[in-house]
Amino acid sequence: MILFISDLHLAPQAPGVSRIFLDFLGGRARAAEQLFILGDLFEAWPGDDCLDDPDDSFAAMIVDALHDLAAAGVQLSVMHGNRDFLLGEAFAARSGARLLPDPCVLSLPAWQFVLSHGDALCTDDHEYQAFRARVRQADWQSAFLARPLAERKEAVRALRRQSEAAKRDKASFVMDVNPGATDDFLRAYGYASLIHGHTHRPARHDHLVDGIHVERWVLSDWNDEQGECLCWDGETLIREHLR
Ligand SMILES: [Mn+2]
Repeated sequence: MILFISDLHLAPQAPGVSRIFLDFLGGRARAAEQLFILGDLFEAWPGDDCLDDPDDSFAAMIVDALHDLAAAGVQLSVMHGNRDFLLGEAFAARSGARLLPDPCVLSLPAWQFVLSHGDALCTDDHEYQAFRARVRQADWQSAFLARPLAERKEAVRALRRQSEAAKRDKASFVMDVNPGATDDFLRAYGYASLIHGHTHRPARHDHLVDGIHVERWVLSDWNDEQGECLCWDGETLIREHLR
């Protein structure tokens, strides 16, 4: 079986969700062949060197737990989210995960999926898309990562505050995927079933694209009380509640 999760937004300030995730890694996830984490595993990621931060062992504790799962034989794949888009090769090496491109096609014997974080489809949020285009450039990232870790942590916090403030002024539809962009995406990926997160609006949507029925599964975000994974058992997708 294959498990999909996203939008855990792990942070030291929210120990409940970390506890649910660590229980999941040590329990439910062990029965899977593969675990896909489709973005925003972490609330913030200032750079892989945070794993060696002597003042903050939180990231290292989570990544070591991921490594234990990978060492137990579960294939682990991680996609960038809009919060943790700086997860890099050192993270991958230490966790045992492979970093996935966004989007990523997953061809299984019985079904074809395309996986994405989902933020790229929120095309009505022009301000965010401009930010995304800037920070996904290699030049921007190498310049940012060249700054001292403490400075980057503060910059990430400031960005969060700005983004939270901007969100309050944004209409609800701006924070969701754009229907036209989504149809174009589903067409471009051969009408494969789309699994994504990001919007924190868990649902199963039925799209009719060029007369073809296409499913879009939106993963749930996690919080201090509960989490959720989507399980592919070889035939169907089933949501599983975690607490
Ligand atoms: Mn997101």
